[in-house]
Amino acid sequence: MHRFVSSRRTFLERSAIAALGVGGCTGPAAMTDDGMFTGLPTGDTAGGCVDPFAGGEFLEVVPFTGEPTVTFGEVLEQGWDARLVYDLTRAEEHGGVTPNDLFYVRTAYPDRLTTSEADWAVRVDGLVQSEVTLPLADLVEMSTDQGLVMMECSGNTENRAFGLMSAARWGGVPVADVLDRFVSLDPAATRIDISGFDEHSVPSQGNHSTPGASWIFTLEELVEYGAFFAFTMNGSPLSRNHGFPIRLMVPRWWGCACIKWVDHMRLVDDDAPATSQMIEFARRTHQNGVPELARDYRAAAMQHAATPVRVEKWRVDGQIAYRVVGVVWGGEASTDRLMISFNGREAPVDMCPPRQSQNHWSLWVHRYDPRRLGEVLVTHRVDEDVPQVRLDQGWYDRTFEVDER
Ligand SMILES: Nc1nc2c(c(=O)[nH]1)N[C@H]1C(S)=C(S)[C@@H](COP(=O)(O)O)O[C@H]1N2
Ligand SMILES: [Mo]
Repeated sequence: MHRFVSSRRTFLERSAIAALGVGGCTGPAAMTDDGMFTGLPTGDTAGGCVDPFAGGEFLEVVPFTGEPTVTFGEVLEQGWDARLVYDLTRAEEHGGVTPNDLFYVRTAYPDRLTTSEADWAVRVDGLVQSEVTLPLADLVEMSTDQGLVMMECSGNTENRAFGLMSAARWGGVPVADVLDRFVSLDPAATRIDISGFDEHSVPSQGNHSTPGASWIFTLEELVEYGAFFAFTMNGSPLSRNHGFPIRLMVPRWWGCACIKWVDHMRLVDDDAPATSQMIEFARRTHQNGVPELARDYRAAAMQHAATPVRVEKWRVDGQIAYRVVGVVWGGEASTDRLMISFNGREAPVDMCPPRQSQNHWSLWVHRYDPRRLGEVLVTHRVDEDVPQVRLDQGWYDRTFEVDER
């Protein structure tokens, strides 16, 4: 009891943001609204949103051009190289929540992992007053709804149709609550290294992926972003490939920080060197070079991003129109100002219903009436004052062919 009280004070004292209170539109409590996507335009004015395709006739899906053919929905390759790609053209059909068996996979359940669920525990050591080993059951007992959170692999490109991203409703426990309840920090502890099992018998081809899965966070980051240990996705236990029996989720950060098969937490100080995982992903998380120390890494948070995921050809009132469905995600500031441009001709996207949470993505629909036939380049930007490094780089640009108008 004494340890509980004193460790809580220690953790909260250290966490300036916690002292101000967590909450606002990015906190988990704001995201428990199941009706998020029910207002997507389907009728005349579904959910108060005007459907520019009302009464029209769907003709066909128009493929994106210049992108490799991708196999969706099955795990290809093995170990660290294992990938399952989500078919984003189905995001609208899925209501913005990816079915568990279609949720993207990056790295399969390690074949060298033999610890049973009953024996699973998370060791806590480093700068602590006493080392503890937390049985999985004690953490699962604290599990509550953590809301809808999307995740994107930092290596998500057109090579996999941008399908290394998915979204689910997660159940779990905030890392801060676990520390608060079970761990007495040494006064020198400022950061935490969270790591997971990462041994596979088959090496990554071309050493594309380096062994070791761990990321170092400041205690403030854990609170600010609402990092949590997840045990369930969409109401079911995590699948083996998604980190069963316990994974880390860091809302708004790239997937590389969302460690799977978590078995160890180590409290460290500001001189801790970067982990091999942080080094491996430094470029992909847009760090300033490849810093040696963890403290020189920026939060690996996703800035504002958007991409079209599906283009359909329709006939509306005798006219050919293209129905462009897309997603918008990432970013810290809530902004509904998303611009779409077709070969440089720009228009605002009608974000209706408005985006509900920075932790989740939002789907939108845009009507495009082409002026001429031929290839169309689709690009996006949000408000100028909002960081959007990948939109600036054209990372999510896509093209399709207008063959009828
Ligand atoms: N132990 C472990 N955790 C890991 C990884 C890994 O290779 N090993 N890959 C990371 C990366 S790069 C991503 S994008 C996410 C993918 O999670 P998912 O497979 O559940 O989609 O897991 C992260 N956690
Ligand atoms: Mo990733």
